[in-house]
Amino acid sequence: MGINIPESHPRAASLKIREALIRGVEDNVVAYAGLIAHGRGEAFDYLIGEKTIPQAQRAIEAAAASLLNAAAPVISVNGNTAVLVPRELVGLSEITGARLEVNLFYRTREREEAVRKALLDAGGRHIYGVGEAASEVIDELQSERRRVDPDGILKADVVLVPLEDGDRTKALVRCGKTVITVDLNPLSRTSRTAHITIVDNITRTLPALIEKVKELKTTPRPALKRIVESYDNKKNTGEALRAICDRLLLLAGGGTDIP
Ligand code: PTJ
Repeated sequence: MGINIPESHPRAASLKIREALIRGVEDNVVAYAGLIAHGRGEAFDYLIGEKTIPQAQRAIEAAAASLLNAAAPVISVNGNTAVLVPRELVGLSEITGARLEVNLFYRTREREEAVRKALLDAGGRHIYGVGEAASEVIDELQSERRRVDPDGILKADVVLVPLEDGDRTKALVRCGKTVITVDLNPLSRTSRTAHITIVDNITRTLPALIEKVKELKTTPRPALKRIVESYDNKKNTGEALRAICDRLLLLAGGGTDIP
């Protein structure tokens, strides 16, 4: 059941995203818990001011360089991301050569197929990790996210895992993969464990990441490597947290940056 959102509503864009996620639940793409996860994300988005902060831009540059420098990059797709940015996921996959793999925390065969369909409808060609294709497991993990595709995440050297669960981020890092995440919460275990954490909304990050990849596409590999090596995730995530604190102090003191 959808509602009519007037364009004049000051939060029309945000309300439309909520509606899309609710439709995603009805279509079996989004897990019920995906709605809760979105609410948490929205709260942090308010804190950062609903814009891509410079710290996120720095992480986006490191992520773009890392994906371009990878031998076997993979983009892990869950229900929320399949609804929020399906075309951008396909676009990023095409421009970087990264494979798209369905990997669900609340895995059911119906949801795997529904997420695959969302990606195919958005122009994706081969989608990894569905059904029998997810025939391997990542040891050390109990959740359904342990199941991976031998031609996808299992052999990947760089994995983009947006809106990820902390346990699996840790497991992927332990497996020796370079892990890139997008998470509005700089305090989450995923944010603190990944190699590159983009503290931003996935809806803003993916277009910016695609632009950055286009910009760096012809950069020689040694220079890409230097970008990745000079990036310090602990420092950058700490600075994102400080940006939130500074903003809250500004607002608490009566100042504003809200248009
Ligand atoms: O589709 P499934 O079955 O794989 O399940 C997906 C969810 C998201 C339900 C599952 O991975 C989960 O429970 O995730 P968590 O542990 O709630 O973590 C999600 C993180 O993403 C939280 O830290 C949120 O703040 C953050 N988040 C939510 N929406 C966004 C976001 N980060 C960036 N952009 C968003 N739009």
